[in-house]
Amino acid sequence: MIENVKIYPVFNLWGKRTLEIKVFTENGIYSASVPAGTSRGENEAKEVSVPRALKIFPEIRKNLIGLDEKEWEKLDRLLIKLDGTQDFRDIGVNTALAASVAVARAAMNNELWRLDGRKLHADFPFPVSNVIGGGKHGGGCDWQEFLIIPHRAKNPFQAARTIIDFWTSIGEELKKKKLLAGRNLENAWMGRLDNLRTLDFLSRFASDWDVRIGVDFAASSLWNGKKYVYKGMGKKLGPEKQIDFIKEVAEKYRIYYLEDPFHENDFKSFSVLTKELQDSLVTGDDLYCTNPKRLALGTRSRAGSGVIIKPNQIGTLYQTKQVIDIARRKGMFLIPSHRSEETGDNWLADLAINWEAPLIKIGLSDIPKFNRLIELWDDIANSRMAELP
Ligand code: 2PG
Ligand code: MG
Repeated sequence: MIENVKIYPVFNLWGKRTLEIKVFTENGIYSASVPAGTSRGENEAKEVSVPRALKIFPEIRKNLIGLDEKEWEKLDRLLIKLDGTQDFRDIGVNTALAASVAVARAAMNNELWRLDGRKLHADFPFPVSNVIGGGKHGGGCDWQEFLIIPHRAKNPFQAARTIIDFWTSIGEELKKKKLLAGRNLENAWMGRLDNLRTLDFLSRFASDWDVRIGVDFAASSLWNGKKYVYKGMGKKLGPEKQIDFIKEVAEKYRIYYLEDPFHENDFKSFSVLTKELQDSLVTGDDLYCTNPKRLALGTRSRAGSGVIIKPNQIGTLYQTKQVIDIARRKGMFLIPSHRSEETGDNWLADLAINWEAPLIKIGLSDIPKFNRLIELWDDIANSRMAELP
């Protein structure tokens, strides 16, 4: 039974204010904090300020005390009802999700990876990690993230090792060539090259490593309502030209993972590209915003073959599970993802295993999640790496 619930105003890894929620039961004390995004989709659930969260919290606390934490889904539905809006604008998705994860941890005695209790073995996801950055996260190019996937790693330790070594070496190479401008908020290197030169540099460098490459284009941040504006390359492309351009670079540089190559309402271009690039993973992040209605809509026209799962785009774990169920039914690959402003909490690692996701998007600012995967690999009997699409 939930005996008490507390909220704490704490700081995230970048020194910004955030909140942590703790649930006290007769079995133990369980806490959670949630990250925030910088390049947010317009359809994401809304956060409230920390002072607002502290102000409204007594009402949430009153409702949760005395309930059975094992019924975490029921508690999530209660949070949705308490908020009463479509997008958590009243109590805040930051408050709701922190409470939801803390309660789920209490329900599972911290073993969140077993959340629905039906695990006979655990498939471990391969990390997709941002090594060179740009766009809204900071960096020399318009595209937001240049990613690598250590697709031959035999376990999470090897996967993390490859990513850390790759990131270190490519950083040294950029420095040697006087192309390094610093590190951005995801700890990815900021280079002095435009999109195509970065891609060229990355793919040449990666040819000596066991990695596949990916790009998060975060194309909504380039879209001005009519065209995609490439400041670094001095050009503007209409929707049709953008499809051709993305297809051309994907084929030329053998990009395996493509996230948000089009703006967040262009389901049509996603469908076209998914058909054209059968061997790549075309993934929707801002397109879907982890929203069950948007996902149901997009899967009708097969707008993408993968979907990013960011629980704080939608709200509670109960709602996230609805999205997971739709994605599974429709054969979409799941890619649970961190946010650019993390708190150091590692719950996403457990959930990626629970959801049997083949990939997890975590990066150099996310070492606690790599560590949790390493730890669970050791703890869980019958661990194996997932099958990559
Ligand atoms: C993204 C994410 C994570 P943000 O666009 O995929 O890398 O960024 O958290 O800023 O939305
Ligand atoms: Mg993204």
